[in-house]
Amino acid sequence: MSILIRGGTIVTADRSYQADVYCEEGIIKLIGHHLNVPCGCEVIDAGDLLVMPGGIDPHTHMQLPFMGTVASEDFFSGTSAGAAGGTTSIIDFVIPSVNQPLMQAYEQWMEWARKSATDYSFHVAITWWDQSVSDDMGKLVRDHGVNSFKHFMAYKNAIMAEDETLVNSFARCLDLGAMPTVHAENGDLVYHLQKKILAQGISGPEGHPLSRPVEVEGEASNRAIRIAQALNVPIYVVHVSCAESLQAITRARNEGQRVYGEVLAGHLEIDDSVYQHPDWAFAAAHVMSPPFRPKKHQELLWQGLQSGNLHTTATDHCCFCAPQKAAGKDDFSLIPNGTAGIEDRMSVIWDSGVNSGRLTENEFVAVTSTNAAKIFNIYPRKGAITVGADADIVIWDPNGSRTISANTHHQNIDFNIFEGRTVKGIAVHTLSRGKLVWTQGELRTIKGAGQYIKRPAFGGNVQAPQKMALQKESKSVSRS
Ligand code: URQ
Ligand code: ZN
Ligand code: ZN
Repeated sequence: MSILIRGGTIVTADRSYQADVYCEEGIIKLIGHHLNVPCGCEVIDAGDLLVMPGGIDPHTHMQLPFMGTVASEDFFSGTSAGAAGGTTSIIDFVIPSVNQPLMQAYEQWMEWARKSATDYSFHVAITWWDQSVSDDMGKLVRDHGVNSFKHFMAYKNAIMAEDETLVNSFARCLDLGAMPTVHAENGDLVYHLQKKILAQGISGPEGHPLSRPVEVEGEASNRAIRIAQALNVPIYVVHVSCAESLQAITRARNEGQRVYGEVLAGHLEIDDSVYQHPDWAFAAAHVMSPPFRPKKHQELLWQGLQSGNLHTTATDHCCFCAPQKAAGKDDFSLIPNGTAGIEDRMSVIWDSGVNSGRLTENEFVAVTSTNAAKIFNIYPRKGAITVGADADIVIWDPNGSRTISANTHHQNIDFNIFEGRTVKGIAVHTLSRGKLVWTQGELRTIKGAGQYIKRPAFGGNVQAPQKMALQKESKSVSRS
């Protein structure tokens, strides 16, 4: 299968320039002018269009079992919806139940993900701790291409990691050359505030943001960052939603600490007025954690991206339809947490970021693709337009527009948090490893065509235990 993308403008995180791109067997083979390509290869005329690295969404939860139900989007429908919006890779999450062996959970999620239409990878959550967890982390890094481990500091009595687990796991990440990541909310505070607000008789979705004020996130972000600093390990903070969390990251980075921040398209664009909506289902559809914040936080988050203190954009795509959300009809703390976004992230970030002048087109590529590839160690295989890279490419029309709606989106959910918004900047063609998966409004995804992406450790001591023992012996010999 070979394809020539002709006449476009290549836009990478570094620069923009006119050149043709030839892809063969899923890889970018040639970039330049007047390319000598086999006759009969498929040709896409990209005149007036931009040729960019396919989007990488580093935060999704396809078909996640959570809060007594299962997210309605599965790996095939979710990666297909991503392709329709220009996203060609996801990093999803293996979330073991407490006391469930990590390897068992990993095998389960790998089975679920086999149906993916585009490429996928996994962060693995650390929801409990003993030696077997530490051992399995080693196996996952050494043998399965996992280089990031997630810690939910929220969701008490479920998947919440206490400080002791954070300390043990972060230290193990350093040993292994893996990146610890955190959902930074103080789960004990949330639990206390939920009970307090319910006792006051507030049971509707308006109670959700009241139980998770910005202090809850700011404290947890700072605590996780300080633990990482004390252990000398990098850290990646997911879905930074407020100034307090961004300030913790900015302070640490200004002191030279290696901290990365992720922001969701939703948190950049939507404020907490949604929770005051008179329609219960509308307000409940926006229940996710951290919650949407007061208006002032959105501009501060955009400044975080512009200043380089936030590095990636994601969606936390975790879909629950109205009947599922209704589980919390009489108690907001029982509303399954999550919203969608994988299909609209790229257009929303382009429309609010590039069209507004906040971001250049090159910075757009950085925050929607390249930075995630670099942080999670799959660059330049992913997140690049360069010879040898996977041919994950989005051909972008900066002048094209579409109106976002649950009535037309490809996401398997009955609601869209960007409903009715007209965005300028859309994916016209999307290629996943050189195959067209989206073209001029038509999905061409194939169930199971996606491949698992292994992500190498970051220069850690990832060696088989016996080898490390040998090294210790040899050191003792040499020392004598
Ligand atoms: O917390 C998360 O990231 C998962 C459980 C999705 N739900 C959410 O509200 N963000
Ligand atoms: Zn989270
Ligand atoms: Zn999440």
